[in-house]
Amino acid sequence: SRTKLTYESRANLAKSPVAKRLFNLMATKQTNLCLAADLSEADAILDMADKCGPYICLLKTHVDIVSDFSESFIVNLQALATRHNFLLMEDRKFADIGNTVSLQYGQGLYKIANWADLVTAHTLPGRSIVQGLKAALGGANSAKERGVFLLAEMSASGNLIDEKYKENSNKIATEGGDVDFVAGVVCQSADCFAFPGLIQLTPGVKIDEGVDKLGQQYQTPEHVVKERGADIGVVGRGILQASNVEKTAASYRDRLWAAYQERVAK
Ligand code: 5FU
Repeated sequence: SRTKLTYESRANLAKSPVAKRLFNLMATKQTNLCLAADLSEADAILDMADKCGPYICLLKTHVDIVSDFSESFIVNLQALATRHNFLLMEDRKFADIGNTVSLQYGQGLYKIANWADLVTAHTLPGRSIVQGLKAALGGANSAKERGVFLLAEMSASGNLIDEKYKENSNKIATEGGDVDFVAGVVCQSADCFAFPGLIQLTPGVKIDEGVDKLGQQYQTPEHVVKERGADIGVVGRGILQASNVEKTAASYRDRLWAAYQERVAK
């Protein structure tokens, strides 16, 4: 199964150039930690990115929660991504018709396609969502340098996704002419997809398992990697609210990476 293969070997199987790049980055930097930088001030995000940068392969944003969003915020964030060698993912969770997502991706205040290596999208509208996102690219932002992660499951308790939806999401991710744009799947379990060239991104990771007050469900780094098939574990508040951010990021990195090493060694 894909979970037994190393990230290096999976890089060779990836159809998406960004997935290839990310698998190789994870292998060389030895990290499968993604920081969810869910803070509402630009400087706070940049500070967090600088502190956690050495330990992460990916920094995930929700730009629409940044109160003082500006172009210079993006320039600074990209500089940190280059300095510390991590990719940027805007967790936009696009969910509309192709024409609308194309505009939401390329236009507006945030011009996401100009700076985010990766974005996320729901599969609810069907495969036209992938076509719509690709349609926003051109010129400097080619489909070769950009990719999407499709949601096949969510960590929220009581979410409406069922087995059929999950299976059909896998089909959108692995069949058809636009699969070179699909870098991975956001999900909670190893049976979401089988193709080893895709990356499984799993949010809802915390050293203390449990729930928050608004339906978020947490599992440990070891559990998501070894039992649930996660290739990258997403940690937000587990790091953001720690008293020592660097130490905590390093500890999440160490635990997620050790779990991956045990997984491929068996
Ligand atoms: F697709 C998903 C999902 O199913 N659950 C999530 O929690 C995405 N997320 C994101 O991961 C969510 O939007 C947050 O940005 C992050 C989790 O943050 P936490 O602070 O670790 O709970």
